[in-house]
Order: sequence, then C-alpha cells, then structure tokens
Amino acid sequence: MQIDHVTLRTLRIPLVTPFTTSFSTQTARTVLTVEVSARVAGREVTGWGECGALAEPVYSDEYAAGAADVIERFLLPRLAAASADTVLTAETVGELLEPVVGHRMAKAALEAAILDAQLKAAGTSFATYLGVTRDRVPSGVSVGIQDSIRALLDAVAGYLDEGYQRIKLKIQPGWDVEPVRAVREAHPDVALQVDANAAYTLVDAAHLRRLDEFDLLLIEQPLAEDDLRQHAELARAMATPMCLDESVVSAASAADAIQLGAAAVINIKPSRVGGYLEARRIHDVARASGIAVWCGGMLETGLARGANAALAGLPGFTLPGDISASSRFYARDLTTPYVIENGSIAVPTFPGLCEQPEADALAEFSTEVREVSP
Ligand code: OSB
Ligand code: MG
Repeated sequence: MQIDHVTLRTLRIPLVTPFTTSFSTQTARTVLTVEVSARVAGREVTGWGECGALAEPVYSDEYAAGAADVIERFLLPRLAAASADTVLTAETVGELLEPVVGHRMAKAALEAAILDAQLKAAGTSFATYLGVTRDRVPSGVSVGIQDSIRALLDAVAGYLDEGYQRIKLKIQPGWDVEPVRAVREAHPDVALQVDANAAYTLVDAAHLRRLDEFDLLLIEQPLAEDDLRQHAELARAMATPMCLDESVVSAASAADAIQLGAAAVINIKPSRVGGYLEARRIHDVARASGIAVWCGGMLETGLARGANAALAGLPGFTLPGDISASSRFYARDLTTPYVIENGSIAVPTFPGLCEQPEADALAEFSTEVREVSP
C-alpha cells in the first residue's frame, strides 16, 4: 500500500445525556478521526480510523490532541517510509510502529484506517477477514453514575425496555453498594456487572466484598492500572469474578494478568490495546487459557462501532459487550446509525471496517481539520 495523504479531524459530538464515571463527566465526545488516502495495487482507496483517546488523559495517559500530534510527528512518517518499499499492509503496522513506546490509541487509529483501506480495496468485510461467522452479537449498556437512585432506576428501566441484554453500572466510593442493591432488587434476574475505573484501593477490599451478595457477572477494574498484583489479591478476597480493563494493554499484559490470577474475565477494547489485531491476539491468549472476554467501548462513533461488533463475533467473546446502539450516546452518528434489535447488533457485511462517514455530519462536528502529507 502507498499512502498518498492523511487528514486528521477533531470532532466534538454532543452526547444525548451526560456520561459520568469515577474519572469524569462527559457531555460531548471529542474524537480524533484518521482518513487515509492510499493506493492498493494501483487502486485508489480511502480508509477511516477512529481514535479511542478522550479529550483529557483521565481514562488512560492518552488524549485526543496528543494522539494527533504523535500520529503526525512519529507514526505516519514511519509508515510512509515503509509504504515507499511497499511492505506496508495492515498486518505490518504493529511491527513498524513498535519502536515508538506506548501511544496505543494513536497506533490503533492509524492501523484501523490502513486496515479499512486494505479491506475496502479487496472488497472484504472485517467479519470475513476475522473468520467470524456469527451475524449478530448481544448488546450490553454502560450506565453512568446518576444524581439519585431514582434516576438510576429510571435509566436502567429505559435501557431494559430497549432490549439491552446486560447492564453495567459505573461505581465509585459513595456510589456502589446501595445503587447496586436498588438495581438488583428491581431486576432480580438481569445480567448485571459493575465498573469502578480504578477508583478504589486494596484498603477497600472489605467494602467491595459487600458487592458479592448481588450475583454480579463481574467487577471491572476496581484498582489502578498498574496494580496487577493487588487485583490478584482482591480477586482472592471476593467471590465476584475479577475483570480487567485499563490494566490490559497488550497480549503480554493479558498473559501476565491471567497467570497472576488478576483476571477471570478481560474487557478487550481494540483502541486501548493498540488495535484490532492485538485485540484478536488477546482474545486468542484468553481463549486458550479458558478466560472469558467481552468487547468494551470508548463511546465509539459509527466509524468503529461496527468493527467492534465484528470483533465480538469471535468465539471467545462469551459475554455481552459494551456495544450499544448509536442512540445510546448520539442523536446523530457519523454513519448510518447502529441499532439494536432483540437485544443484539448486526455484524456488518460491507467491505472494510466502516461506512464512509456522511460529509454533512463531518462538517457539523469538526472543530479542527489537519492535512498531513506523509
Ligand atoms: O471503562 O469501560 C470503560 C467509556 C469511556 C471510558 C471508559 C469506559 C467507558 C464505558 C462506556 O464504560 C463504554 C461504551 O459504551 O462505549
Ligand atoms: Mg471499564
């Protein structure tokens, strides 16, 4: 593949309702998109990638403007040098970018754009590329911290009415046992799990153990990103299965977490781990170890929501993911909106990872457009 041109856009898309986690309240999604114009075997194609980084480095150490900077300064030049020798394919991006430390979300966005271009040139859907045969995947929803238990119960009831098959409640100190109890009492049979986004420490072990009585599918990332050993210790102190999100940044860290007993379940977010290809490797490692995985989200737009659904069609994804309808976050998406029907999302069949975004949506939401010629 020859890369001819790259356009980096920063978009600001309003959310239908504020989304509060233990680390922030978002009222809009600031999202960096990567548009790659390339030639594959003489054919001109355009590929799109979306960057998982938020506007601020509060979920992980990356942020959208930093990702744009590292793509322009350090990542794209490495791919452009390779593209002159024609060794560039989506499968070589990871290795070509390996000398740059970290910046996995930036790398993931660039790899997604290259993979999208490559698959579009070949007329192949992402599901076919992955060998996925499922045509639908179950849909779960992540419910933010609310102002009151009443508001939480209303929000959960609304999502269940829409058909979501699993509810994830965001928790933090001061918003944990009582909200979870209220939801469990209102919905005794619903598949329920919690996500703390690293808001606790091991000192809270006795308190967190109180969640064991609610028959949760899992507790996600109660402790800090670096606390693998402490997650293992907490896992031994609780009955609720331990799930890691932030701590798993690669197949190697997934293997470490599994070996240490720090993860009985893994949330795989393609953006967090450097892209869809590393995400598949984590799936493979977990599956070989008998560890369940599910697909997490970063409030994806239509540029990545369908690709997440395709990934979640792999056989090791045995739990419903945070792959909700576009309408969970956005009144207007960048592509044809993803919808849930009977609690599930269709795995896309079009070539590539995503549809071409709608020009008027791009125009409406863009706050910055940067043209980069490699
Ligand atoms: O921890 O899973 C998380 C959103 C932003 C950052 C981190 C997380 C989340 C979510 C929402 O829980 C997942 C989604 O539906 O996209
Ligand atoms: Mg999480």
